[in-house]
Amino acid sequence: MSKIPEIAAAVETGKIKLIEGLVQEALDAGEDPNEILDKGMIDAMSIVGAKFQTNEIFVPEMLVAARTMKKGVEMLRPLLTAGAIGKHGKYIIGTVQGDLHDIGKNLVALMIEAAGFEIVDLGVDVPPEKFVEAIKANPGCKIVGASALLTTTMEALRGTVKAIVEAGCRDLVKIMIGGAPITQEFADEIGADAYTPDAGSAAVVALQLVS
Ligand code: B1M
Repeated sequence: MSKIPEIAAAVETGKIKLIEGLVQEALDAGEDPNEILDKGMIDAMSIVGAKFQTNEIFVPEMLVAARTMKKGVEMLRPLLTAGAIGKHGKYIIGTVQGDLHDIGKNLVALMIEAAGFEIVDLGVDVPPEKFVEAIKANPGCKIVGASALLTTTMEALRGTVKAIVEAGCRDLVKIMIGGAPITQEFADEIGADAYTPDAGSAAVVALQLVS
């Protein structure tokens, strides 16, 4: 019987001590790492968000669920990125200033790495000028990805694009953005090159942008 429902329950309820064992059992049983990620972890995290919204759980529970998922994703990382050699060059990525959410950004980084890019991960709460510094420090890097999960930090995406333009770096890189509150309309409005709703499509679009 599939271990994925148990993995989902462990993420949802933040059973951090169980997650590695469950993921290992699923892998040993031949379950698909992508399926474990999508159905066992990403879907579970959506439930966590919905429960937070309806005050069934609070920030500490949300945090422990996030830590549980991170631990599980780390186990899948080598399987999802096998064979990737950075042949498409570097990809700078970060979560924008004021925003501490990094699970989605890390998944995008993982999929982009698996598609053959070398990731330069700036982390979370990244000020616009740090994106600019990273572009200057990584000549030849063709794409910058920025993530925002809060409606209040969407404006930091606009600030990031503006800083890249003002630093004279706009022609050097394509800019991709994403995160739950982001839309294609917003991407067009702030002058980003691409918006994608999830990590899988981010990897596809990144490849299109460099081809
Ligand atoms: Co926060 N949080 N959180 N949180 N949190 C949300 C985002 C929220 C929607 C929950 C809710 O109310 N239902 C809500 C935002 C409301 C809003 O702005 N409209 C919210 C809030 C309010 C907050 C705080 C303000 C809570 C508080 O303190 N009162 C606070 C803010 C802190 C801050 O950032 N300054 C806060 C804190 C936290 C924790 C620290 C506890 C924790 C984050 C831990 C961590 O990331 N290390 C947390 C979590 C876990 C969540 C939820 C539950 C899950 C986020 C997540 O990891 N999702 C979230 C609710 C939800 O999203 N349903 C919520 C799973 C992940 C795989 O999806 O990140 O959407 P996601 O990424 C996807 C896509 O969006 C896309 O691809 C990813 C993978 O497919 N994508 C990109 C993301 N980046 C991309 C970039 C791209 C392309 C695609 O190109 C570059």
